[in-house]
Amino acid sequence: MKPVPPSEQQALVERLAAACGGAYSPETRRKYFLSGPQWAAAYEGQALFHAPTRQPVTFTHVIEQWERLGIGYWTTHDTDVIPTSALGTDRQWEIVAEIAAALRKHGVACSMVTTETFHHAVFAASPAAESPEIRQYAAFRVQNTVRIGHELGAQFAVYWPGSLGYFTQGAVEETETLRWYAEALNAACETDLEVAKAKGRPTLKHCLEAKPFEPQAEILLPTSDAMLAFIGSGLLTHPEMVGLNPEYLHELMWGGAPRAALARALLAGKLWHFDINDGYRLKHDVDIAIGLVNPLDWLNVLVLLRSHGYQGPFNLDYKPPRTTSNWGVFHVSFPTAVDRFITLWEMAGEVISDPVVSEATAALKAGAGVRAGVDAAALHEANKELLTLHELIAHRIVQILWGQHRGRTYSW
Ligand code: GCO
Ligand code: MN
Ligand code: MN
Repeated sequence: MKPVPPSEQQALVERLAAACGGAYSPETRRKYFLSGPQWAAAYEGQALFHAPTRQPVTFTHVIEQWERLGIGYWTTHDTDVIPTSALGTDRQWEIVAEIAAALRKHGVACSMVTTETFHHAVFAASPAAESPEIRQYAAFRVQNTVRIGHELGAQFAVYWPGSLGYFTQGAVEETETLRWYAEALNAACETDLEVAKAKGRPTLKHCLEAKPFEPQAEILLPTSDAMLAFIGSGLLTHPEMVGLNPEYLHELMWGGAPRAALARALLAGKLWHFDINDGYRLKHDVDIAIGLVNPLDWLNVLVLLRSHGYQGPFNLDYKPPRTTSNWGVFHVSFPTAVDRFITLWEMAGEVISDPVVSEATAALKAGAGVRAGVDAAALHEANKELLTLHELIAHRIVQILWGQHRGRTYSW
């Protein structure tokens, strides 16, 4: 192939993206409760060992692109758009009004707001630091985010505690730190009750997000299950207002099965928000877009969520790779991520209604119908042929992923 000069590269990418086919229209995409984070779109590709590869983008550009692509919802940290120094000031409310105007203009809604309690130097010892004035500041930050959320019409507030942990053991007393962290959440819930009442709006759903490592070496609430225990610990004054925002990759990072973690959240009635992305087990937070690493596991996750009536939000919390250009973020990265989600969601519906899967599942639940009491050997003997269906169900789900249930063949 001839070298491709810079002036022809976008056209080439565009032509090959179109050649992939399978893209949904913006109208179709808008039917799903998908949200696009400001921080994901604006991520410049930087990391500890990586210089940025992309230019900054404004919130107006992101919101405009969400409209064009059919991503119906926008999410943000308090400091993604508002400078830290302007938080709580008149300048903040001017910026919030500008955001609200851009959302209105482009027919995009703000579904979720979250607080940055991990990046700024003030949170070096976490948002539950020993210093009471820093804890007071952390409470101000989450209360202020609640106010911004109500102003923008959000339904959810997310909390990723980030630096709630330590690098070296001994200085932090875990029970004390967790009590202090609960105080900040309690302050956010109290403010929410007041603001919601004053504005005649429902209170927000406050969702905790766990990550097992990064940015600290040791994290006090590393998993969704730890978060559930924290919600039920008695430290929260309004546990009924607090649920979970699991992130797919964060459960893989500790070696867990995301689907099982989601099942535990569903049983607890706390699966309220879901960050969707992909990556590798027991590695760092690579935040790859949904379905690029584990499409089969993702299909199974969505089968569980569909069969339990979970309708979203699905928050596209991934980082476009640093090999993708500014243009590519909005022409390849986000549209293809959304389209893989929609395909997997529809495929999950096919798994649920598939006659082979349905009959096999029903047969397993019916059992052999023998009366063998407590005779373990006889019970196994009577059921053993049925149990082969486990592997057959797995095979069928892979066939559905490959499209063989629709007649796709590879040799004839
Ligand atoms: C991560 C985290 C963040 C949070 C965000 C919202 O992957 O580092 O998941 O993206 O979701 O800070 O609180
Ligand atoms: Mn996340
Ligand atoms: Mn992540």
